[in-house]
Amino acid sequence: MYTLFYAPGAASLAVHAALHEVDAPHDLVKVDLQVQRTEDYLRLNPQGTVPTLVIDGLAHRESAALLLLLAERHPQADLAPPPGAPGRAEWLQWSVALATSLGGPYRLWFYPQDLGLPEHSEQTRAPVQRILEAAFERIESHLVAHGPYLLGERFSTADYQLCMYMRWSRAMPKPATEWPALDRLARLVVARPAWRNAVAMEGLRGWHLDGLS
Ligand SMILES: N[C@@H](CCC(=O)N[C@@H](CS)C(=O)NCC(=O)O)C(=O)O
Repeated sequence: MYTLFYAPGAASLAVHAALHEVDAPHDLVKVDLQVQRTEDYLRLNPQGTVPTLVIDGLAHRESAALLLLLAERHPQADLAPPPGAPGRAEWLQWSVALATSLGGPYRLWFYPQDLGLPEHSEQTRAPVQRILEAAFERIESHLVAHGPYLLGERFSTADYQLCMYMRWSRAMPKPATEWPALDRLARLVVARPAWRNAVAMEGLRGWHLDGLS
């Protein structure tokens, strides 16, 4: 049995979609990002972030790791190439690369306090924007050559991770959907019933349900 601590549209979204994808019974606990650093929640997740996924009474965190874990625990859902199969190394590589090249910079974009700043100025925002856009540019080049998914014809949890990060760019100066191959991948991913279930249950509207713009 799984319990997912989530916030609508946050880093929990890809994990939530994967739970639907593997068809696992799960409880959802909505976390208020403004007041989540309670003693009880910090006991589950010392960083006070979402997602936290409790599996059989044990709490785990980090969205990328949780996606790897779900793919491993539910091989029948075919969310990743099995160990030793072609594509396995690329899947691991993308899962980690997305978490570092997009997940890390997004923290700085959305949480200037991580940089010790009360809020961003143009001077502090611009370099983070450049880092994120450069990461999307690199992924676009890969998809143009090897898409439509990160692993070619094969959908994997890494595509959920990427789609979640793309969604976060929707109000940025250059949304990720402006790169054509990224846009194509996102359209394929958001059409999946599991993604649609997750966004509907989280009460999200717009980008993911009614078209991408
Ligand atoms: N690397 C973590 C990042 C988690 C994270 O930063 N989550 C954000 C929401 S997207 C959060 O909980 N923010 C609230 C806070 O840091 O106070 C992951 O991917 O799980």
